[in-house]
Amino acid sequence: MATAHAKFTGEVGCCMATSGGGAIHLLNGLYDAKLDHQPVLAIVGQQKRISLGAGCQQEIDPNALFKDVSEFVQTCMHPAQARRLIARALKVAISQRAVATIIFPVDVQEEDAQPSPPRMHGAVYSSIGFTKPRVIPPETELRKAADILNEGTKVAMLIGQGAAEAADEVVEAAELLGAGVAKTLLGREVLPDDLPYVTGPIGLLGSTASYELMMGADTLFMIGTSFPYAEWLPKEGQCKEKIQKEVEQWWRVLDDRAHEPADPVNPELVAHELSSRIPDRAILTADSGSGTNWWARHLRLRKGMRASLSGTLATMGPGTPYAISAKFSYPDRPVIAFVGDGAFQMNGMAELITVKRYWERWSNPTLVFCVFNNQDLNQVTWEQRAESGDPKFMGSQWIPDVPYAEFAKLLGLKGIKVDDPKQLGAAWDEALAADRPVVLEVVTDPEIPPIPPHIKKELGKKSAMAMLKGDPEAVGVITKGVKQKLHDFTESVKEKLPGGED
Ligand SMILES: Cc1ncc(C[n+]2csc(CCOP(=O)(O)OP(=O)(O)O)c2C)c(N)n1
Ligand SMILES: [Mg+2]
Repeated sequence: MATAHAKFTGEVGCCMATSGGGAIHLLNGLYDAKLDHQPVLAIVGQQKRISLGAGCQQEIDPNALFKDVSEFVQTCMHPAQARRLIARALKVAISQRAVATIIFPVDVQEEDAQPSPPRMHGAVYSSIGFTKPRVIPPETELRKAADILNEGTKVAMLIGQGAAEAADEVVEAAELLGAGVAKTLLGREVLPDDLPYVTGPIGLLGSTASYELMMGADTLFMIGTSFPYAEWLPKEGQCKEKIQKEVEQWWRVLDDRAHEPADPVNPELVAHELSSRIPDRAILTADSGSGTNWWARHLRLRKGMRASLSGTLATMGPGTPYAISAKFSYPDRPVIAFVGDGAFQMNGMAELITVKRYWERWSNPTLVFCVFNNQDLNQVTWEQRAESGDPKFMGSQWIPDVPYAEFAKLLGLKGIKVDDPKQLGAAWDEALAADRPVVLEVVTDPEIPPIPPHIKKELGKKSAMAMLKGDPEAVGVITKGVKQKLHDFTESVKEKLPGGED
């Protein structure tokens, strides 16, 4: 939640835990902050100074444990040290966009506070506040970059979270350059999806339009992103006119794919039905799983909406705590989370108890946890098929069917369960109009492949191998997979037929 707070508000996120196991629990969230460069301050406890080294119960070495995740980690050994430690930790967190950790032994916690250190040799005072520096590149570097962009005839832009404060400038540059703009997952909220040259997500979770943009460009302009996957970046030339067509075509492909029948509900339809219903100013969060694909591709963000997830760590289960954090930061805004059933079982269901505790404080009641009940750790099932040629191994991939909507009701929240695609639209309407937080549980088909936009030959071959090796879902996967991929081809063939789309 602290990481999400930093992402949604731009402030320092703060989390606190006791010593031992409590402190260890913070690590996953802190690594999420580290990898996505968010300022977070962690405060953890430790056994008393007088007992350290005695192998005391719950004594761990938090300095060593938090060293890797933190840019700054110190134990407060004396109350007079606290003021400077807090000031320094916050400065490091803000200026380096990083995690800072302070450890407080129990017997320090018990002492009286010392607002000022003693005025003596060896005592160090802290300065007041922190002002973010304004970093301006040298004129010569700007000129060089402008020359390269002006020389390009087919410019592709790729924006990440670092472009967040420059949305208007990105739009102006794209229009001046006639460029298409692809977005990383964390850059998803920087520009709305209804601009005709925004090609949407890129990479394994991306769109065909982004793929075509990159493959056709002669110049790449990356803004605020460290997107690391070279295979999705450009080789050579393409122009904007073509890109707008690709964008339109991609939205039609998504529409077709979402309406492909499935057993019982096509997970793409869940996202598709929400897309046209997303309330203004909504905040959207997602787990790391197959639902992330549909979240990235199908939801058409409009201006004023926010969206975030665990971008670089891609840790399981952030959708629920991110949504709760968004609600604390913006209690007047509707919040919707895409949640995997595996992740919900792991940490999301317990977090609903947090929702039960606080939801009545929020002025806007709309908080929807959309759980994709596919009884599968589906994203990994597909990765194992496509990357290693391994059939689905039920021993590790299958997870039990749990009544998520009923669980919500037990807590006094609303629960809606959908197992028929015809109910989906009405279910979304009901969830978005509810007077309290909702778990919208949809029984989705694990055999719908989160096929990347331009399926790489190698991935295709490996998936086929997995099927031949006796995948328990082979028949369904093959029929549905072929149909889904077919939409890409039919849409591009339709474009090429005389008379357009009929
Ligand atoms: C903490 C953590 N454990 C494991 C993984 C690997 N992993 C990524 S997605 C995934 C499966 C997610 O399953 P679920 O939440 O049910 O979503 P689905 O893919 O089925 O939609 C796993 C195991 C991870 N990223 N993070
Ligand atoms: Mg699942």
